[in-house]
Amino acid sequence: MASLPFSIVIPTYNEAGGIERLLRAIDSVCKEHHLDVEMIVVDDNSPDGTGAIVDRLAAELPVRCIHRPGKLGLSSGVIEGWKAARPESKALGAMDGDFSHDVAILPRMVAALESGYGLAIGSRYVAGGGITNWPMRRIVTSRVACALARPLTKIKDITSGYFLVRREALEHVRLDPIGFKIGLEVIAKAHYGKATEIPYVFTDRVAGQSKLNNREILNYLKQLRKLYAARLFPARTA
Ligand SMILES: Nc1nc2c(ncn2[C@@H]2O[C@H](COP(=O)(O)OP(=O)(O)O)[C@@H](O)[C@H]2O)c(=O)[nH]1
Ligand SMILES: [Mg+2]
Repeated sequence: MASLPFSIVIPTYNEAGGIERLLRAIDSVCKEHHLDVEMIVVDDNSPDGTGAIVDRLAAELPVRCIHRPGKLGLSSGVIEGWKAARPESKALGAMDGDFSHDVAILPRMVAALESGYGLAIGSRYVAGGGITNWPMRRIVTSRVACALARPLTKIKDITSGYFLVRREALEHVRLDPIGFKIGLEVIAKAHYGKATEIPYVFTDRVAGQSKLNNREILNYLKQLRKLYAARLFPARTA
């Protein structure tokens, strides 16, 4: 049986140092496991030329690049990529462009959707998952970010940016493009039924720099405030 076609969106801003290696790694895992993938890079006119690298690779890999005029944010990039996904994709996903997310679990994520889960999340916080070489400050920030969202869901890696969701789960769902945490929007709002967390070990980037700054942390708090308001006062926020 042919595997479930999916589109995975990779938002990028200055990822020239690692994007080619990542796209080739996704391609080779998908070929090895006969996965039907479309990769969509949404690049915000990265000054380091990330977009041009992806355009060149489009001639040989199942990837295309959506070019936006300037830095418009991670979540809005993922949402824009999903809107452009080919019609045959039955699932949509997101992954960072810095190789922090382990491509080796993609076959398990696809298999989970094929077996009836609506959402498959790459997870650092279930047995078998973990984090290597992240500074303590980042580990604490991530744990606090997850703890703040804990009442919204049973999912452990609430702030994961690595997931696949069934396309129909997003129909008629209004996702807020604010900030960094598109996964949390999906977890809190999409109609995915059963979700599963698939462990992987997060590895910090070896090329380029993190774009998580204080403004994004503030955006996360605003996002949480909106999600809690929608839970507590659904009529007012509908
Ligand atoms: N298109 C786009 N991508 C972004 C933006 N901000 C971050 N990214 C990408 O989102 C992914 C995660 O960002 P990163 O800096 O690695 O965050 P961290 O892992 O939390 O430190 C990377 O692929 C970034 O290049 C943005 O404003 N626009
Ligand atoms: Mg990163």
